[in-house]
Amino acid sequence: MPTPLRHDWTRDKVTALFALPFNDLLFRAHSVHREHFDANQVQISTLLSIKTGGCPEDCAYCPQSSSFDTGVKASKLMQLEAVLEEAKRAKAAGASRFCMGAAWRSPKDRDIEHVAGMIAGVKALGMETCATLGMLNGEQAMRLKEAGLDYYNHNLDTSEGFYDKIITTRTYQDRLDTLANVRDAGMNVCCGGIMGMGESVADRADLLVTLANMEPQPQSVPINMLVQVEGTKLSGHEKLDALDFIRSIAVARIIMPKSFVRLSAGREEMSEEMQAMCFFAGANSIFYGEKLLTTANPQAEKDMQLFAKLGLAPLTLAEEQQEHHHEHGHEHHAHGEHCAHKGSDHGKACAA
Ligand code: SAM
Ligand code: DTB
Ligand code: SF4
Repeated sequence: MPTPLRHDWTRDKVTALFALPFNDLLFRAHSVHREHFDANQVQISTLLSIKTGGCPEDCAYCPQSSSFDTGVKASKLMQLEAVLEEAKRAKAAGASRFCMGAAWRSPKDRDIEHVAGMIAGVKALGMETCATLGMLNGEQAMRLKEAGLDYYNHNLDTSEGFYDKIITTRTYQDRLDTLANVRDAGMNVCCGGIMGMGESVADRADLLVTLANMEPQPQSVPINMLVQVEGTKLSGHEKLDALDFIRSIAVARIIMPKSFVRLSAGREEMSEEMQAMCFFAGANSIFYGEKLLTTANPQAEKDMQLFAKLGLAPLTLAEEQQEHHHEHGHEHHAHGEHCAHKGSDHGKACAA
């Protein structure tokens, strides 16, 4: 019986998942993972900071906030051609999605027009597009959708209860409003958070409950491990135990069975074994390329070696679209079950 997708998760139910013996939790997460996905495929996205630093928000973790002296130089919005050059490089290296990030509280309407040009250009290369530009109103979200934006990333970052320890310049409700605008515009939502900022297990549970109870659940859920950057408020903070981070991935997988769970920031400091456990626990997406926005990510070559060691394959855009189509055509059919229905290249017979 496939695990049902629910929107009535509670803190108690989810903290109980966090408290399971590690092997029970991982076995359950991996089983759920196989109900909906091919466990040997990982979606890969490449990030580019199209406008870096000088941000008026005070996010305690962020090297781009003007509240901190982190050595990150503020720059203007990049030119279209330079962005497309980077997108071509990312595509050639094997990424299927290109994510453009800007250190804005919220974009101005003329910024949206510039970014709309970038979105159209990246799409024309045959890649999926994602942007993360701060808060959006309804019209801005519609404009980005019109330009061809596939995903909008806007994280809740942490639980509502812990939020004011991390950010004071905008509210949790502001974030939820932007997410509603993105959803209403018909874009896919990419929304997750950061682990390791000093939050409790209950906070981690609350964040994941809020995400899982959204209807629909975010299509993409980035789980970041805090990258401690000198000068930010959270630098020098006690590090989160690797096993607790893996638990968070597993719980996200169990309660958001159909979402792509992205093993996001923090991989540069993770061992191969830890990343392998995250993939086993249900992570099936990564940021790929040597830079995140301002901090280091593993070298592309190193990641490809890790994929080869683990027998993982990058999910191609064609495969992703096929699965999406498939999912909608035959709700009863799970991805991991390897079906050969019309043009699917998955093997084994399909009864759909
Ligand atoms: N300015 C926009 C915003 O905040 O919505 C978009 C860019 S912002 C850098 C995107 C996300 O990156 C943040 O919400 C946060 O989750 C993540 N992030 C930023 N700095 C990080 C760090 N040092 N470690 C882990 N994640 C981080
Ligand atoms: C997300 O959840 N993580 C990415 C992306 N969304 C935009 C950003 C990570 C940033 C890490 C710190 C840096 O490189 O500046
Ligand atoms: Fe600005 Fe985004 Fe960094 Fe917050 S996370 S300081 S909004 S760039």
